[in-house]
Amino acid sequence: MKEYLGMTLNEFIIRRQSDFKYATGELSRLLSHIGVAAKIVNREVNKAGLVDILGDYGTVNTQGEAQQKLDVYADAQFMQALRASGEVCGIASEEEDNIVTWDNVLSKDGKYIVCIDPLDGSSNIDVNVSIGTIFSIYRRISERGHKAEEKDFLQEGIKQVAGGYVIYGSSTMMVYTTGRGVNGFTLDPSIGEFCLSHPDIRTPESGTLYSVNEGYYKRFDQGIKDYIKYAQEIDKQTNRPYKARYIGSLVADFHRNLLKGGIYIYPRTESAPEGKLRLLYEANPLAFIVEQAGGMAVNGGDRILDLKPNDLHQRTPLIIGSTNMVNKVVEFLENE
Ligand code: P6P
Repeated sequence: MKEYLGMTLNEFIIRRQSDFKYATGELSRLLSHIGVAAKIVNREVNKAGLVDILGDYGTVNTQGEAQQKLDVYADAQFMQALRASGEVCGIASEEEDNIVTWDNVLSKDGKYIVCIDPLDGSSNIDVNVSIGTIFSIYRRISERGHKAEEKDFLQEGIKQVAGGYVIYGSSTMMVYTTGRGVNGFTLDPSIGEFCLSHPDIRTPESGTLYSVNEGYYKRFDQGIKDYIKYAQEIDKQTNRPYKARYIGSLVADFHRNLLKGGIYIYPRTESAPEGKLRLLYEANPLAFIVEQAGGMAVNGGDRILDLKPNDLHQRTPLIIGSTNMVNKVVEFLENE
């Protein structure tokens, strides 16, 4: 893949489409539209401090969380781009209570549905911490020529045709997989294009970074507490103690751990028995990416990608990252 270094996202998508003769171009077009929306959102994120786009929008989303103005802006941009692609028959978004469909013929004939968190970590917007967009693409299972139905969105994560994220950080990157490896594209502001900068990303089997909100330590199951203490033990042979790195922005924590090796844990607690993160548009796309990069993602005992969703906004505990580290957490949970 190194021969493609520097290639723009669109050039790469087209090249990869030709590499796989069965590809018909719809997914390529859809991914390109997501890239355009990401560039538009990036423009606003990068100047958020300068224009009246910070702070609360005055409404709450389906989770009862105050919607930040940029959340609502990002949701609108991705909705518009996905509709314009003509390949999408419906969207499930963190910012929308129900699935979004459109009445026009082109959309009703769309082959794909998209689950999206338009701007995750948005509580960090006002303090200039990296935030992200997370998306997941499936083939519809309902009949084409009609609006998307909820069953299109309640498919197991293993049926994703693409999963990806955009991180709006020190640089803006789009990282995605279509099941043939993971590739990262960095936005080159001088040409306004995402260019291939991280071909064929592989995550280390082991790492020395662990990401968990230790402020909730007392609420965790014993197995999670035991793992945190294990991570803090002094043991040169296994490179412990690990380093605690928790930004409070899932995409930022996940991206760092993906590249360097590490684990992100948002477990169940007594007060949140299903955890905090959402299955459809947070856990599943990141689980698809991490597995394609050689890592692992579970809810504690089960593989995230095998979970059968029963609600658009259902939550799931998430333990994701380097395989040896995820297996160690599972071991502690099984022996608690
Ligand atoms: P806590 C942001 O709200 C988010 O969904 C993720 O981006 C982040 O990792 C997590 O919640 C932080 O949650 O409870 O530790 O503040």
